[in-house]
This record gives sequence, C-alpha cells and structure tokens, in this order.
Amino acid sequence: MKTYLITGGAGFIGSNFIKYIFRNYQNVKIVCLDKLTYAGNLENLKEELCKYKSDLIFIKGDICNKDLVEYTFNNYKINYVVNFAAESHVDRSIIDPEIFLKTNILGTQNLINIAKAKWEIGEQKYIKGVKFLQISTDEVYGSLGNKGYFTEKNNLKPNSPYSASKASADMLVYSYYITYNFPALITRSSNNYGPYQFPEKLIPLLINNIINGKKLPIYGQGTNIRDWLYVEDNCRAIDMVIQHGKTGEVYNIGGHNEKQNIEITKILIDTIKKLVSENNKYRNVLNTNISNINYKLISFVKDRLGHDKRYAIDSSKISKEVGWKPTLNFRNGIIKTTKWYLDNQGWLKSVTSGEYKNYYQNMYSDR
Ligand code: NAD
Ligand code: TDX
Repeated sequence: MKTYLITGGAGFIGSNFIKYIFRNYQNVKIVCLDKLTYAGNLENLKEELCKYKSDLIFIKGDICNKDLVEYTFNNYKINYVVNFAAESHVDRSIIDPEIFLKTNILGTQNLINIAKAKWEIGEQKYIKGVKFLQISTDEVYGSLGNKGYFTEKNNLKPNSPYSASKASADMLVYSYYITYNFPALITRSSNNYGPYQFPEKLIPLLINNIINGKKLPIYGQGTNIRDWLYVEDNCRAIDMVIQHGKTGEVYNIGGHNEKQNIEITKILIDTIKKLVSENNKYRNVLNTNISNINYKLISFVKDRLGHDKRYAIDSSKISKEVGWKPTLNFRNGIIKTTKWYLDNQGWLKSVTSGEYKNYYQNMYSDR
C-alpha cells in the first residue's frame, strides 16, 4: 500500500491525476491537500470522494501552513508527495504577483522542509522509496524564437511573475537534493488541455465563448505558439516518473504539438460547428444560433505584457530514460475535450457562475 500526498488535487491536472491513479492502481491511499482557491473545485473529485471513501482523504488547507503540513505527515505514512498546488494563471500573476510568490515559492519551501524532516533517518539518508515530485512548467525556460526546443539543459530564463515563481521553486527543490540528498524529482510539462480545466485558460475559455456566441479574445496577432499536451498523457508521464525516474533529475514532458493560438481558435470553431451540426444533443447546448459559429467571433485584443513567443519541448530524455511517449494526437484530443465540455454543461455553468463555491466547499472547513 502506497500513500500519496497530492497537493492542489482539486485543480485541473491534480484532479485528473487522482482519477488516473485510482483507475490504474488498487492498493493506494491518496491524501489531497488543497486550499480550494478560485481554481480548486471539489466537484472535480465528486465521484472519487464517494467511490473511494476510505482511500481518498480530502484536507482543505494551505501548503504554506506549517502546522497543517506537519499534521498531515504525522497522521499518514506518506510515501510520495506530488506538488501540483500553485497559482497557475499567467495573466493573474501580471496583475497581482504576491500570492504567486507565497504559494509557489514559500509553499513549496514549506512542503520540502517538512517532508525532509519527516522522511530523514540520518544525514542525507531517507526512508526507503520516498519521493517528492515537483510539478513544474516549460515556462521556466523562457521563450523560444522560430527554431529549437527546450531541453533539460537549458538555462532558466522565466519572463512572467508566474514563471519566475515556478523557477524559484524548482531551484529550491534542486538545492535540497544537492545539499541534503533530498529525494526530489521535477517534471516540466508544456500546456495541458482536457477535462476540468478552469475556463480562464485558452482552450476552455474559447469553447465556453463559442457555445455562448461570445467574442474570442486573442492576444496580439494570435501568432504565439504553445506545445499542447493532453492532460491524461501528462498524468501517465508523472506516474512513470514517480515509478522509474531518478532522484535529482528533471524531465521535460511535451506533446510534439506546436500550434499558433489562432490555429487553435479556428480548430475549435470548426470542431464545435461540426459537432453541433451532426448531433442534436450538442445543438441543444448552444446558447446562440448555429450560423453565429464562425471566424467572425475572433477578436484580436491588446497583447499580454511580456507575452512569451513560443514554447516547444524536447521530450527525448523522458522517452529514452523512462519510456514515456504521448499517445493522443491533437485532432483526437481536441474532439475528446470539446465533447467533454459540451457533455458537462452543468460543470461549466457552475464554474462560470461561481456556484461551485457554494456547496462542496462548505463541507470542509479551513484547517
Ligand atoms: P489549477 O490552477 O487548475 O489548480 C491549482 C490547484 O492548487 C487548485 O485546486 C488550488 O485550489 C490549489 N492551490 C492553490 N494555492 C494553494 C495553496 N496555497 N495551498 C494548497 N492548494 C492550493 O492548476 P493546474 O493547471 O492544474 O496546474 C497544476 C500544476 O501544474 C501547477 O503547479 C502548474 O504550475 C503546473 N503546470 C500546469 C500546466 C497547465 O497547462 N495547466 C502546464 C505545466 C505545468
Ligand atoms: O484569452 C486569452 N487569449 C489568448 O490569446 C488567453 C487566456 C490566452 N491567450 C493566449 C496566451 C498564450 O499565448 O493563449 C496562450 C495560452 O494561454 P494560457 O491558456 O493562459 O496558457 P499559458 O499562459 O501558455 O500558460 C499555461 O501553460 C503553462 C498554464 O496556464 C500554466 O500554468 C502552465 O505552466
């Protein structure tokens, strides 16, 4: 029996990871520690909280809280920590960076400090098999020109307050490995997409706006490039890094899927148009006339400050050393994702209206 401490497990990737683990393993216990910020949503875990009652423990709280993190380690025999908890939206970090520094840097520092103290059995020695996985991002490498890929050897050159906070956390985690031989690993993935993503991020925001016939705000010329990765492929990579990765190592995870933002926008318009034309079930979801679903919805708006031009990941290291490769091509991934949002209008509406804060959140008081 292995016990995971999954921080930020009520968010997008964290909740997908919890589902992934329960789908693929039987003898596991998961302690999910999440502050339930605007981005945390217990509806994401509704099914698992019912189905795996005794194996999924939810604790509402902050990774910066020393007493709470100590309490968690004292009460559960944690084998693996997977730290997803973060403020994750670049635009918010440009408006108000402070919480990014608190959660992403100080919160990570608190977690590694307590994990080290609880797992240590002598100088630079730890309980057998324990691991701390820091979930990081390709954004720590900065921005690429038209050519080239980020490898794990690239220098860190973050450009936004968000990516600077993530790079700081990576450096702290790595310093614990070097100084204390702390059993840490780091994954740096490219842009994830899929179910349960908060609709402030490009893909779910566009899907929601298209369904409702609203303008699609595209920053600058829409020529910035991201390397899109289906969230389940990332979850599998994370799991494989925990099982087969080497402590002290960084693993890039990418989808080999570079697309300009404007291409993504047109693909989503075309995909939704096709799905609603072919299927009455989806047409009933539309809050606009089907004829309004066209490229005229695209609205070029003021560019993001310091907008990184291009991200592209070289994931040959994780492929060679851990045996991971992405499985879903973008075409299928985007159809799957679009269908999920069309099929889960209740989820989307409760998130966009703010209703999701009312019920589940109140079941768990702050610790
Ligand atoms: P998200 O914003 O959807 O979820 C973050 C979760 O963390 C939420 O449930 C939130 O309530 C929780 N949280 C925030 N502050 C907390 C705190 N102080 N204590 C405890 N919980 C807290 O984010 P996501 O997109 O799922 O990203 C998860 C991780 O993956 C982040 O570390 C992010 O930097 C990284 N990442 C994301 C992407 C992506 O494309 N989404 C890509 C690469 C890396
Ligand atoms: O309304 C929009 N219009 C637009 O043109 C939004 C929200 C975004 N964009 C552009 C900005 C980016 O070039 O789309 C691209 C993707 O934007 P986001 O979805 O905000 O993602 P990004 O800034 O690339 O960061 C994401 O990937 C790396 C995650 O939010 C991070 O948490 C992760 O580390």
